[in-house]
Amino acid sequence: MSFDPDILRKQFPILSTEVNKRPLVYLDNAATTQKPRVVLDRLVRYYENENSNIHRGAHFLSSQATEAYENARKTIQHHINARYAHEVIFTRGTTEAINLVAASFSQKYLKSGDEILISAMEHHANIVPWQMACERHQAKLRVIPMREDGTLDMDTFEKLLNKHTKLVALTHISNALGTINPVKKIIETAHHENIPVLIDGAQATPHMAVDVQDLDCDFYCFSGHKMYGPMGVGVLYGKEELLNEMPPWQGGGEMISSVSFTKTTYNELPFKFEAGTPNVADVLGMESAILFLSETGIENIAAHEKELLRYALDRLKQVDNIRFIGEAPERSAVVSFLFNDIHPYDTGTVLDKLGIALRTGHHCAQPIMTHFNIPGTVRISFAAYNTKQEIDILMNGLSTVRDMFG
Ligand code: C6P
Repeated sequence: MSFDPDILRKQFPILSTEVNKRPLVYLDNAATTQKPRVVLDRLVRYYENENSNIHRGAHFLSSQATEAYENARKTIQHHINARYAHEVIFTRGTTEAINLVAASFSQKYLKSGDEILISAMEHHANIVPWQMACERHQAKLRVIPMREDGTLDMDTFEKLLNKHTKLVALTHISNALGTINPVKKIIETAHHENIPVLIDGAQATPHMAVDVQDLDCDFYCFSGHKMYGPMGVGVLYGKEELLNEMPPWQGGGEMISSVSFTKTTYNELPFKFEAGTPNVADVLGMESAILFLSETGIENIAAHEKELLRYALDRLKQVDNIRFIGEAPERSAVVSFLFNDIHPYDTGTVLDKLGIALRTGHHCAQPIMTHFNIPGTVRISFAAYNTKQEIDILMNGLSTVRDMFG
């Protein structure tokens, strides 16, 4: 099927919105993507016809909702090629998935003097939970350094691995720089030393096919809302043998096998890690988003976004006084830059008046900004429905910004 972003856009009602009497130009997709009609319809259909608590009721609606929820787990299992459906744990998003591992894995495996290795380009969601775990267990957080082009220093990475390293936790794609990290190689190297690896896939799953068995990662985390699905839902993939060894994180209904005041026994996977009533509607919405991705073709999306990235970089390079932050050879659909010494916030505010939505600031990755000694960046990030015309509108917008501040 041929790929046409102009046709695809028609599936996204919000894209015909006007902002300040101008057509919305939405270039903030790394923060969250917009949702296609199939996802919106799925949410409405669930609440209009299927709403019920799951795994509990003996009635028709409950069994129907339970079946739909467990089928969604299988859809996601196949999408990421997990070995078993019970290796897919539903969470609120990437942040919660990482917090789950940081709490539970650390409780089991992290001791005083141990080390957790992260990288210099992590989102706060893959820094702070590890800092908290290290503090709790008197362990040490170590950091793989970054080079000036926004790639990881792989030689130092290898040197940092040692007998105290208990886990490597690393982003697949940097949200602030767009760098695609060589995660397969990193996993292979860490496994050589018997060290498990967690991958933060929040920025990867919208843009590329992810095969967790091929990567051989031990944990992989992502959010539904960054891949055309609803907010408030995401996934922790974990290898069965590790998840089985790890203690439950939150306690409550669903995650138990039996409860008495003297002893509680825990449910099997995946329920051990899904305490309380789950977010059924949004899980089903995320499943629809995955079907949307498969139907559109992730390879079509990747090719289109690559072309958008090339076009945007070509045009931006012609502008005087642009400083790009992050110029890795392998990069995703993100461009971070500083413009004419104008504060990123001022650039963002003027562009907003012109109907252009993008993100400015530290992008929840303050250590990256500290590394480059900057207050923040202007960040544009693409999705399947963006067009070259929108990049042209952005370029005109930047001319207006320069006229005002330059
Ligand atoms: N980055 C951005 O604008 P949640 O909020 O749990 O869905 O995702 C957190 C997260 C974790 N890792 C990476 C690499 C991310 O990019 C994000 C979210 C958004 O860049 C919002 S701060």
